[in-house]
Amino acid sequence: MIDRSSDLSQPVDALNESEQLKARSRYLRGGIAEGLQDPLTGAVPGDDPLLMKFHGIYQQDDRDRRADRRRRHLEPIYQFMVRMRIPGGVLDKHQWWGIAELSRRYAERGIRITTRQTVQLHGVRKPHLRALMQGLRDIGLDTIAACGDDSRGVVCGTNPFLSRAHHRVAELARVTSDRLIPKTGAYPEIWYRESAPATRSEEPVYGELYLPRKFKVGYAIPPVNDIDVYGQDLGLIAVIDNGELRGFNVCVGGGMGQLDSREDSYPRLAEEIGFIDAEEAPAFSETVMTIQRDFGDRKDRHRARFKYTLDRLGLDWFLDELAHRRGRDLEPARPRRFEHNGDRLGWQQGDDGLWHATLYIESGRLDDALRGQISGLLEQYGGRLRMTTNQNLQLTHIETHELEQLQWRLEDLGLAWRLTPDTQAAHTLSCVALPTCGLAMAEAERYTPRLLDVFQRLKGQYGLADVPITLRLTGCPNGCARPYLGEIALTGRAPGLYNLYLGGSFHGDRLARLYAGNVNEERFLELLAPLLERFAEGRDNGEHFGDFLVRRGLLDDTPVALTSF
Ligand code: SRM
Ligand code: SF4
Repeated sequence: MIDRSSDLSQPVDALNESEQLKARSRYLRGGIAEGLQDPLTGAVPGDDPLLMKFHGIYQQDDRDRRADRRRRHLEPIYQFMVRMRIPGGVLDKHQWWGIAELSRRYAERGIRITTRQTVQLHGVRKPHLRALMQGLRDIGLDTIAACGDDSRGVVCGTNPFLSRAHHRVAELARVTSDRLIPKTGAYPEIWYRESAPATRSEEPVYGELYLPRKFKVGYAIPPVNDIDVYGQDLGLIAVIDNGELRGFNVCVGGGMGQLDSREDSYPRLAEEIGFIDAEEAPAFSETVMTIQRDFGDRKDRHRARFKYTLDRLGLDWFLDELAHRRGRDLEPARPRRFEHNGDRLGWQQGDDGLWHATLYIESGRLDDALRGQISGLLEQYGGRLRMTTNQNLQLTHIETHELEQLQWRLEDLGLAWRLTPDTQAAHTLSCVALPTCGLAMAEAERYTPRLLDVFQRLKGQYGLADVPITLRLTGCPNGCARPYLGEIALTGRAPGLYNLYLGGSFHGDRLARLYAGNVNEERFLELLAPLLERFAEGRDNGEHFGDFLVRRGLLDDTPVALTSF
């Protein structure tokens, strides 16, 4: 018999440590303000780093220098990662210039575009945090709930400036983000020194325990599944008919994260459960989120994501609960078709005649030089800038008469190749990993150039250099580059060793499966070579690698050698 009672009916001390911390925190205040003042350490003491995540800030240390510091009996080089909340990823040029200046002044590793189309700044030191947060406020940005047990940045796929319907979807994503944002006065109080009393009504939706775990909402616009909609806790797939937005197919329960140490953890594809009218989307998102708020596991944090709530209580139970809260059943899902889950790089023209250029950015990292070049381009051309969920950058709103000149300028600056990069690079995603990510077990972003080089050479041997294959690389199994939705994925196990996953679909609607454990680069190439050879010889016209492996049964009984560390 399934226990369907809510953990919220239990006393807080029966819940896990994180729940108790939230309950004690006075709506995310904790001792953060005091910890920022302590000049004796670069860290924020006690449990406050956990609370700071809700404010979009991660305490980290420079892992490249960790051992050396330990040997010298010195404190680690504490530094902070600050993640902005930018629903839909759109910035105006002033905001970009503002971020560029703040990153130059306070951050050590340039600008990092993330797989949820926002910006992270790494290497910020404690004494600079407040100034940075106030600088962001001055350009109309914040970091609230960019991390933590709350609704994370709402993503919206495909350039919103392509048509009226695209624009409407992006607008709904923004409204959803605003609606789901935590309301605590702790944020302005700590970062802007604007005091607000702590009251019980501070969080009318979340309450003092917030959510059991992060909750991710994303809007996709077919035929492009750039956001990997089946990896979201709640995915909304736009149904556009004759240029009009009719509503959304909704899918629930996607997620990537898993732990090597927990066999009962797994990535999961979201299931498509029905259709809703367009206008309902923000309220619908809140309804789904509050079901997870009320029924998510608050005792076992590793089973607290919405995907596990659904598997524990059952989809039928969820649909009943949803119908009860909405007052009606869902309409049946409408037909939809995805073609791929990457970005369309290069030039695209919107219905209004304006042009948009999507530039490839390897692993989303902009160093000082590239940051300066983009800032310069924005001064001369384009109205806005947009980040994609594949870590790329769009310059938007280019007039037709500016096109030729901008193309020359991109060539002058050595940036034109970014419009038409190498096929494999354009289909590769990698997470941050070392040296900043505290959970990384292997390299990802820093290993990407070499991996691309060797893999591209291997593909070339079989005449496949121009065949797109989605490749995802992460430094651990948590899945920040959505590896289990790639056709090929490597997830870090230890320095230089990865688990190899194969067979995800090019559309992002089938999970890859574990093919081999603990492979190094040599073994990776050895394992891929015969598969690529068979693919080159036997693929149907236009067939993708993942589909081929599945169709030919090449993943059916693969020996999996896993060693635990
Ligand atoms: Fe992530 C944790 C980076 C997208 C699943 N993720 C982390 C942390 C904060 C490490 C930590 O907890 O100490 C990483 C910070 C590294 C650093 O130094 O910057 C981190 N995640 C990222 C980013 C920057 C990867 C990137 O290279 O772009 C992405 C930031 C997104 C954003 O702007 O909000 C990022 N993370 C994702 C995604 C992809 C997505 O959402 O589309 C996933 C998989 C989807 C999902 O949530 O299931 C993802 N991150 C995780 C998990 C596993 C969660 C789970 O359910 O088990 C963790 C670990 C955790 O939460 O305990 C994690
Ligand atoms: Fe860090 Fe792992 Fe996420 Fe990569 S996948 S950023 S290593 S938590």
